[in-house]
Amino acid sequence: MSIKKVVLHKLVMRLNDPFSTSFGTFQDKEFFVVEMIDENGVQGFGESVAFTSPWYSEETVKTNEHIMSDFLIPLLLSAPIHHPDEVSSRFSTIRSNNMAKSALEGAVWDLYAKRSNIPLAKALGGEKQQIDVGISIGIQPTVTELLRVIDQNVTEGYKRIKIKIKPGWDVDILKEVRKQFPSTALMADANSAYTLKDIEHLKKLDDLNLTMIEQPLAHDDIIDHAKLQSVLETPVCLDESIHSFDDVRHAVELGSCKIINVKIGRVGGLSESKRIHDYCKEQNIPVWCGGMLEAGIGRAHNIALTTLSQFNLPGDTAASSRYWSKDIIDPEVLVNNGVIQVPSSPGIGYEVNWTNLESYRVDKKVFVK
Ligand code: OSB
Ligand code: MG
Repeated sequence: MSIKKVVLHKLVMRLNDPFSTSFGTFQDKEFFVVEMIDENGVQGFGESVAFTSPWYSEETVKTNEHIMSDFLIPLLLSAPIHHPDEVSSRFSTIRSNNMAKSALEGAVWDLYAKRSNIPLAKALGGEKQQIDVGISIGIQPTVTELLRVIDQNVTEGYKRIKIKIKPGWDVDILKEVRKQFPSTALMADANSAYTLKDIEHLKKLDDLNLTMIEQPLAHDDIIDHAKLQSVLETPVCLDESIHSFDDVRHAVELGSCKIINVKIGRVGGLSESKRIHDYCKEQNIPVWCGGMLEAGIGRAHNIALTTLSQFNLPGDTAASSRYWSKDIIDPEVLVNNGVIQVPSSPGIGYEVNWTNLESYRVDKKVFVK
């Protein structure tokens, strides 16, 4: 296929509720929708996931714009692409910047699936027609409020509850939650809020029957995580530390974790996500699909990826309505009893709702061959 045109739609969408983690609170999500058009006029869509500030990773909305506009889009327009797996080698002269790469690669995958007249899930080799999902709950003002929010989501049927933790909002809070919800699948995400000095404290989590603890230590560490995992019964899951297939291989070989959170943007796209999936399947390492508070297009990509068989733990892909008063796709993502029905129409399987998209749009840039 020959990519003739790329449009970057910059949107700002306000979350229904502010989202708080160990590194801060935010409510306005700024990102790009990538629209890509081939020689036959077929359109593919991708979504960028970097935030406005570099608290989760070093990439930001502005670095995404710079890297896509000045380097990656010219590379994509320079020659035809036969398969989306070729995109990563096309981008190999550009170091890192995985979220920028992934936003474009995702649009190539959608375009490829639409040209092939198959769902994106099928193009990726996924077989599930429905996926189980959990929900990630930010740090709340009070324990009472946390318990209320959890109760609401358990009642709605989410298959696993993840709560954000930080020093001072961890073991005691989780004890309360466990007491109230003795049999709910429960996990905690620290977003790198601890160090090895906290080992004795973190060991107290072993009494709480958590499915896992996500990214307790530094964002760029796999060595200390191996030390922690060796004394912790609770499985460690890595999020921020994983940027590639090789990062996964190193972490698994070192024993740094027992579970992998795959975020498409963080690892540079769907092709790399698939490689990670295949390796984890071979190694019998459970994987699940993380979230970056995506709008509908990013959410659709997460759903397609989750149809691969080793995504055997519920991910963070909650319903559109949990984040947005109106999403940018039709239909929006619905969750019934913790289950999403995977769409069966070609590509991402959801239509872009242009009225809604344009209502959020603050900028638009067009690149032509
Ligand atoms: O660490 O998984 C994380 C949100 C923003 C940045 C990082 C993370 C998260 C979440 C929410 O946990 C995931 C979601 O609901 O999309
Ligand atoms: Mg996380």
